[in-house]
Amino acid sequence: MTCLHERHLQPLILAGLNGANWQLSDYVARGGYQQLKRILTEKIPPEQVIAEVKASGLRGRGGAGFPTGLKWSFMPRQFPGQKYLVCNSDEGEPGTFKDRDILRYNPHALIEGMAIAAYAMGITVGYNYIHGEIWQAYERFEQALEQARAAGYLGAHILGSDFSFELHAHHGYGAYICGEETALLESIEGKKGQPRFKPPFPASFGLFGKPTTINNTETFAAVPFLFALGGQTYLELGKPNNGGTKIFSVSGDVAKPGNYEVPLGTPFADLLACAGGMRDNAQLKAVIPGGSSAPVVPGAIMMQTDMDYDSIAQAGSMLGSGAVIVMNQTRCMVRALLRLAYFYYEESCGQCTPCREGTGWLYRVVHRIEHGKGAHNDLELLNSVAENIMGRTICALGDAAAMPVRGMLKHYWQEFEHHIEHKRCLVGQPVEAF
Ligand code: L3W
Ligand code: SF4
Repeated sequence: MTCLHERHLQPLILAGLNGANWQLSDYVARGGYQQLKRILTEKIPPEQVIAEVKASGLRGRGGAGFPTGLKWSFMPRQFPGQKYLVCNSDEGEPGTFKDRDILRYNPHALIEGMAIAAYAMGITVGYNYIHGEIWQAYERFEQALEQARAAGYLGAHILGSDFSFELHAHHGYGAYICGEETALLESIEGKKGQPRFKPPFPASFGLFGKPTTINNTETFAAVPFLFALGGQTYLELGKPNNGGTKIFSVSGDVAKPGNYEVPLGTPFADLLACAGGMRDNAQLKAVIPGGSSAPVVPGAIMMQTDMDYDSIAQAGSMLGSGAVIVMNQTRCMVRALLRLAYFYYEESCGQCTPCREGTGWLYRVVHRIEHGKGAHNDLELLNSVAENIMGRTICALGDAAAMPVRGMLKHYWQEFEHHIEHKRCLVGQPVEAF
């Protein structure tokens, strides 16, 4: 689970985890809850806590990479009613499997991070929304909550201070769209999980219409470690504008798929080495570097790219949630795109026309190309449908469906043309069954 490659520092969130040492006593033995205790006993002003998070350069680990300290500073200090803190553990992006490991193996890091965040923003109630298909992680997190409450790290007057914070787990039902922050809020409120228009952002109109701060599981779990190191030191683990470490879920044609936590800015080639290199020493063809929403990048470019937000953007893709899908030379790009297109078609909530209709068009056109029934203008049609979705929808799912199409056509046009011309695959794969 941890990266042992000698050129890398030890990981933070995943350090020393063996699957069995998730309990409160294990976490405390590793120095856990010391940062919450220090902040409360030294009565560090909330503004100073937020300043430290800003100094660390921590950016949202759920996909958008929004600066965490800045987001925390949006929370109104003197709001007269209830304010909420929400953790987005609705991990559903194809290729992403990091948050469930935090919930299962280091749940107290998340609880401590959320308690520090709540203190910094003057929030007394929080929810952790956990994806519907990871029941074990939900149960584990519930157990950890009970332990934390019993030990006085949650509840009224935490560790004898005048700070109180109650945290609840909320189980989702597996819809990908509930990972979109406003759909998630609707779902907690007991409504159908559909995204709201933004603005207003949750910072001003969030859960039950109240100011709400939402961060991803990994973002909160990083907080105790950035306080243990100090914001500046945490920042310097990574690169300017790309502070700290990041967990990458590496899957596909690698020898050792898994979660690897490395400093942001680690060369992709080193991350690949952490994952044991290519399985069976196959040749690297392409990488989707940030989950299924991120455009594909040819392997040769990735081998020259560092794993941080800015470098991956320069390579024409995005770091997203850190899901790195590695494909070898035998992988058919038409088939890969068909799977992605089907996913977004299935998961569109149907609220806006360009996404509801456009994802269906993308899926059907790629399906007929894969099945040897493609027409000569289908590639232009795909590009045009993708272009007409981009920027015209309520939430990011529309863009997420369109971007992989544009990336695949940009880099592998010839492979798609071959399917249309010869009614078979350029790399010799049989037709996808579904
Ligand atoms: C107040 C403003 N708050 C922005 C907040 C906003 C949100 C955060 C980022 O999409 C991406 C998407 C997926 N005042 C604000 C403000 N905020 N301006 O900042 O906002 P935004 O709009 O940039 O992104 P988003 O809507 O949160 C998320 C990509 O992530 N993605 C998805 C991964 C999916 C999972 C999963 O399965 N759980 O992780 C992967 O790459 O495509 O681009 O909090 O409120 N002026
Ligand atoms: Fe729903 Fe798609 Fe519109 Fe998002 S973009 S609100 S998923 S229809």
